[in-house]
Amino acid sequence: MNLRFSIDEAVQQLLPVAEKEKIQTVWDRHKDQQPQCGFGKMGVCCRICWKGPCRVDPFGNGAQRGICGADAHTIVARNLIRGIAAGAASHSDHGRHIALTMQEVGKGNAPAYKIKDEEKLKRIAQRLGIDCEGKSIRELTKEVAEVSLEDYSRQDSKVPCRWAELTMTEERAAKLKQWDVMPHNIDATVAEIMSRTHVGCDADPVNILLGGVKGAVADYTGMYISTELSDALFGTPTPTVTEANLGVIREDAINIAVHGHNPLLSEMVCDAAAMMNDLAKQAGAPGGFNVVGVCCTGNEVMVRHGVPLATNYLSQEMPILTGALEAMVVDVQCIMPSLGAIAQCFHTQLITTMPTTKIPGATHIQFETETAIESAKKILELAVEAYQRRDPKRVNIPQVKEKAIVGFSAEAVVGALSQLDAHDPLKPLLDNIVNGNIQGICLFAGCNSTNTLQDRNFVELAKRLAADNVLLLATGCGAGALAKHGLMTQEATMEYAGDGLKAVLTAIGQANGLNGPLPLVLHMGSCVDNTRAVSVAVAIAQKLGVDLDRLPLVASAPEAMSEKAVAIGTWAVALGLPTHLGTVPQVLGSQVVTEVLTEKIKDITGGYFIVETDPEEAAKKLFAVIQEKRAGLNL
Ligand code: NFS
Ligand code: SF4
Repeated sequence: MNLRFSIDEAVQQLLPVAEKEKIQTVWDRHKDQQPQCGFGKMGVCCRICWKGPCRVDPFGNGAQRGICGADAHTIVARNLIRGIAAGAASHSDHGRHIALTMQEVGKGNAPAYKIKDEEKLKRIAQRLGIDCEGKSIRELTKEVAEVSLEDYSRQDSKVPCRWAELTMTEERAAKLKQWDVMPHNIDATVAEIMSRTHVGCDADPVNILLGGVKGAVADYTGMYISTELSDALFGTPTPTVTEANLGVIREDAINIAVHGHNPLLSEMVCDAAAMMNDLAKQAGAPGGFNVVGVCCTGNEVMVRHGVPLATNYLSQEMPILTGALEAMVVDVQCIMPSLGAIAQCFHTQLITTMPTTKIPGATHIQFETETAIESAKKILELAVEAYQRRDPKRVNIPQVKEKAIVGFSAEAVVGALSQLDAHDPLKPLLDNIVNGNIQGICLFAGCNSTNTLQDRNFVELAKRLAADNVLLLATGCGAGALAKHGLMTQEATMEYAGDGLKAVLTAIGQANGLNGPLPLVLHMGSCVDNTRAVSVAVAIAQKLGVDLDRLPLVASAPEAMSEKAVAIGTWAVALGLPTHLGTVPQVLGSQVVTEVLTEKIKDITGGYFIVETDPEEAAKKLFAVIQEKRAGLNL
């Protein structure tokens, strides 16, 4: 078995198919890029103006400054925070799209959508300080959307973004304000990063990095909006049993993969597929339509509706290679441009839907809020058409899949705990942290990267930390990895959890009628849903009367690669979390930047980055941090 690329067995089964058909995959292209540029890897290449590109010799032999005089520290810091700006822009555009849709729902202009979780809408309204008295759901919907949109438009820089200020501990909000890294307006903060990094502006690396921290808190704000408003619109996730990995693609069905990030479209595809199932059967597919997920859109519909997950980021080309995928519908972010060419080697329809994400080789069906369900139906019709062209001889579905219990929103976690203590649901969790049954909590987030063996870091770290009685939460492609490898099952809890953790997960599971423990890793949702973990952490911190940096709580992005991951990692640090990266960030060309990120920022936020590419070592380091935090609380 070829273990050079991925530990995912389904991927390993399909790579020889790609080779035989002479189809290039992400791993072939990775190889073609070797050796990759050392200057770029260290972050010391600057292309910010056309006098460049300039690069600084990190070993001190060649040029030490770019043509304008920028040194390695300025260049590295600028490159880094431009990435944060892109990440923040992506997440907050997603949030804006949801908020604008919600505003239309409130006005009665978006017939395909409605508020599915009215209680959540009311809780959001209360949190935002909106008076609910005597208002209809329609009115509240509009008002919640408009107050949220103010976080994108406010011009008074002294008034913080509400979704940031009101969702963290008071001490944390005060600290971020004190350091002038609390945004007042998400868009303005992204624009500020772009302008301060223009040629000839901010040259002080520490000041630049603080601008990046502010951008990261803006990213957090946009993510929070995305998650919470999506819950009101589409329902708050509750635990559901489903499956993950390519074996969820079915030979007897018309298979449609939803891929990207925004649930606005994928929700419609799920609804339309249920409505139009007969069409698929009439077309000769006894199994009807089978919607499967990829990446974070996949996670969104997985945690809300139990839609099975086909795969995560790095293996997104594989569903097409099964020869049984009729359509891959994509919206925004993390969609490899290679999909266009690969889809053309098969009968698969690649369908783009957003004006800002078109891909050569794809069919574009523009998605509009007003006509959402019509677009979804058109997509299904294209899939039916494609099904007629499926070549049974080329069908090759790896029979690899794992059961996964998913859907642990903060509300679901509290709900499960309330079966142990209805009046004080957090108490059993806290008691078990205090008595050491649970040593601490680790949130797994982020991507896959070709710089690691796909999924390995997640799986290894999770197994080790679970054995050390660390409670595990996961989102994004990390959650995808852990689901594919069977770590979101009760069996995994029995096999890998340390005795203390096992006892707690079993007590909660039993109290909830599960006839066994909770799964080993709790799937909280997509990447934007990292804020769900924050809301649990904030509740714990408030109950203990301490700030977030005092908690035995760590984050890990062991295979990080995207600019969004840079933004998320940075806000995790801003909130006070020691945050592990299992891939090396492109900053090593500057000692100043490296030191600030891994040490000095601790004095400001309490959080910092831990870079460790070896999962075994990383587990040790994270556990040591957890012990340090416990000692700090006298535990
Ligand atoms: Ni997060 Fe999700 Fe996956 Fe990474 Fe991309 S899909 S938003 S960025 S790769 S976890
Ligand atoms: Fe070179 Fe300065 Fe232009 Fe960057 S901004 S490319 S360092 S001259």
